[in-house]
Amino acid sequence: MTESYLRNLEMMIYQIYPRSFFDTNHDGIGDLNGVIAKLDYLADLGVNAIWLCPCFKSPNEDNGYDISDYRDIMDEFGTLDDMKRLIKESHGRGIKVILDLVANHTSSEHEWFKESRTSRDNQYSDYYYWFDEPQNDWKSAFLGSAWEYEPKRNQYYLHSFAVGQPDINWENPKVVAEMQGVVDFWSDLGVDGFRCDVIDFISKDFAGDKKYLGPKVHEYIHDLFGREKVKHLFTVGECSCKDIDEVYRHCAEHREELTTLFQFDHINKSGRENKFTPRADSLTVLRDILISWQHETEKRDIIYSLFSDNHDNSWMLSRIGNDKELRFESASCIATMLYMLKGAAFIYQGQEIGMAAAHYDTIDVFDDIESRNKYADFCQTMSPEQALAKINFGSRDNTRHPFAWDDTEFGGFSDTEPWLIPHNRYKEINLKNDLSSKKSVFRFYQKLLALRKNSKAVIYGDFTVLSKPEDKYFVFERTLNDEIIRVICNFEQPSEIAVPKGEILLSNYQNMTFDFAPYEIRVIKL
Ligand code: TEU
Ligand code: CA
Repeated sequence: MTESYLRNLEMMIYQIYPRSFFDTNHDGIGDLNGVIAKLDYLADLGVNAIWLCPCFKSPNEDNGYDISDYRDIMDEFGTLDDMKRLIKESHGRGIKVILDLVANHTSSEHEWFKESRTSRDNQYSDYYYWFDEPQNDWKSAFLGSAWEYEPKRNQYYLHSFAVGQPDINWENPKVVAEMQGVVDFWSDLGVDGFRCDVIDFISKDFAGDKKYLGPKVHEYIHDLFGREKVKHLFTVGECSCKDIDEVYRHCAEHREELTTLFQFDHINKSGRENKFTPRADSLTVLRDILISWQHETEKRDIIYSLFSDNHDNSWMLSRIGNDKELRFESASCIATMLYMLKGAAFIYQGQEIGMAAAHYDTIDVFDDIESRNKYADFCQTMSPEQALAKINFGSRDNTRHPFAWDDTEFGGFSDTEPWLIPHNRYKEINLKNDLSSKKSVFRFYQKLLALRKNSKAVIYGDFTVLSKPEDKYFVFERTLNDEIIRVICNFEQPSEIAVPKGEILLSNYQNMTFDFAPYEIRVIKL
């Protein structure tokens, strides 16, 4: 990797779900001015970039992942001038701005689709996938068929996600040019990069029955980001590739496709059979997957993405930690396991205050289209109580509740009823309470991020595992030249773990003994 590419290992990116971050105009919906108002908080935490979930014009059937105008800001979030000011204010604090590019589908409210659906011979008629008959039995990720009939054309269109999210046709060179124009528009406004929504879906293989990772996926991504004008951008793909060779084809520097990508093995396999079915688990699951990907990415000189949470999954802390009696200890343990490793690091809003799973007694308070569709589906084969238990466990709403800044009404997020019910534990878990606690998750994250930032060994160093697969803890070292950092993360049970001589840079227990307490961590400079 070249020097400039290597520097992506220093990225510490805070993912913001703007709708739920902070409301400044009393409508109960987070907005761009809310992000600007909290930039000092983010600088204080120690991040050097923000990733904003989609802010473009949208009818919000899928909370912004259904875009109706890629070059303007959705009404609820503010204006293009607000975004320009957000970019300027962020850059003024040394914080890069990464936007969420949804290049696989638009909203059905987009002008392209509104015209495309009217006839077979208009300027946008081939911007989407239209066929006389459904080409296969593909399903929408949100339930039901992925094919929707349009009487005006007497044809069906493909939607991998909601009916209101028609897939755009990348086989049409005009579509490629349109999306290149979108990337250039925001790059010209100073945006530093993109998180690329379901980017592997932009090439399909109908004959081969492949919904994603089609034959031209690398060509199309290179068309977007391999161009001289935008090669400098930081890009992270939300990808569906499971094997390392496909990851390599996306992320190797010479490929000029993506800087890095989100690999979901550790999310999909920790504490759950599937998204809506829990499984009693241990941190060993997370450890073993992280070890494997650290080795694989290091071997191939590509950048791994370090993340435990996002807006699509329930909190990892609740799935494989202890979010009740040992919430601080397990939150700090998971954070140390992740952010002492090598890669581009991502923190999802709320992680830094130890946010945990929510729980509600009625489906009526859930907003997410996936949750509401899945509840109806579950009720076909189980009782409403059993269906609601699955939704409580797996709903994407878990990580979309308004950020709890304090314990006042609506958690200091807004002075008006928020768009989504406040988290049922926000009176207990909020930033104000956290900062006044001796066990502050925020303060721990601050120290952890500062340690990471100031250690070349942690950012660039080699990774060596010292614990064994059968151990109920994780011990590894990061080394660069004569800097050796030993990281010890104990899991659920007390353990006897050898402690080397050295300076203790970080710990999450006051009184340290030779036995490691549950979830106790120590970072030691040898
Ligand atoms: O998610 C798509 C995705 O692959 C998974 O996150 C999963 O399919 C989804 O959460 C339903 O289970 C991306 C965005 O992150 C998500 O918020 C959008 O709903 C989706 O694409 C469609 O744009
Ligand atoms: Ca608002």
